[in-house]
Amino acid sequence: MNRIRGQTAIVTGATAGIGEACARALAAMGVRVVLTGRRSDRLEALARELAAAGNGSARGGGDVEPLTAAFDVRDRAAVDDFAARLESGGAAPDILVNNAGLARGLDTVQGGKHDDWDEMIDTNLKGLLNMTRAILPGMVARDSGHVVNLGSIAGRMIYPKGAVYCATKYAVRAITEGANVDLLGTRVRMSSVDPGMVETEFSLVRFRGDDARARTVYEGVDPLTAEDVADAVCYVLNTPSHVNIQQMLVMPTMQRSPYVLDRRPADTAKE
Ligand code: NDP
Ligand code: 8X3
Repeated sequence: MNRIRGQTAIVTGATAGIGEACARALAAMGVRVVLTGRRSDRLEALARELAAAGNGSARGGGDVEPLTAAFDVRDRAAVDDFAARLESGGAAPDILVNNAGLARGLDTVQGGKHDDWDEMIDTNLKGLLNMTRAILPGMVARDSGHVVNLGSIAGRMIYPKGAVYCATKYAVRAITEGANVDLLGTRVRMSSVDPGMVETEFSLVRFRGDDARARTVYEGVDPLTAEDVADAVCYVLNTPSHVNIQQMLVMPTMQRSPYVLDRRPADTAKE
């Protein structure tokens, strides 16, 4: 059963990886997607593709093209302006997928770089809060809505040289738990989908374009794909309104924890 057809969903970080896959999966379910991220060329290309495929139908029937908005989730004024324009334009969101995020570097706490820390904390934590603060009041006023945050296994277990990235994801878990308490008495739900290793542009961004180093992260393992995570997000969103999946941990079969990974020679990793 499709319970979300005709709804409107904002997806942050829809220009790549998990966010892009979520946008595609939601549009395929007849959800009108609002694609956001900083790279406007990618947003426009995805919107054209989804519109051409006839995805993104509005409440009540006819096809409605995806909307796009290019902004940085760290820019609170831009986020507030986006939310206000969406509401006044008659596209009040039913769903917010807080996906935009990144890691920068792998460093010890004693050797870490302040700029990397700022970027991770400002994006993964404060950016998610900016979006949530802008969108959640409308959901509460309408007594309806669902926010899905992209957490991580890194929000449950620390790994070496990952303390600050992990801290941002522990914080996402705290916000999901805290908001759920604060939302008691409303029909608004908040969930976090927490993946293990997913092959996307994540490691390329973490290692600032060092493709060879990024590829070694996924060598010899069979990681999750962005589509696997999008499936989980859609499952969570498509539950009946009295069901609230507050947390969902999704791991590749070959990764049982950040430390316990069945890495094999590349040609034997996949069945
Ligand atoms: P990608 O690098 O493939 O995609 C990240 C997305 O976030 C891009 O669309 C990027 O868009 C957007 N983004 C980054 N910074 C900003 C910003 N300041 N403002 C707006 N958008 C921004 O990575 P993933 O798809 O893998 O990551 C998505 C989420 O999933 C992240 O929160 C990540 O922490 C989480 N995650 C990833 C895992 C993995 O192994 N890949 C595992 C667990 C969780 P643009 O650059 O155009 O702005
Ligand atoms: C991203 C996945 O590998 O850093 O959240 O734990 S990892």
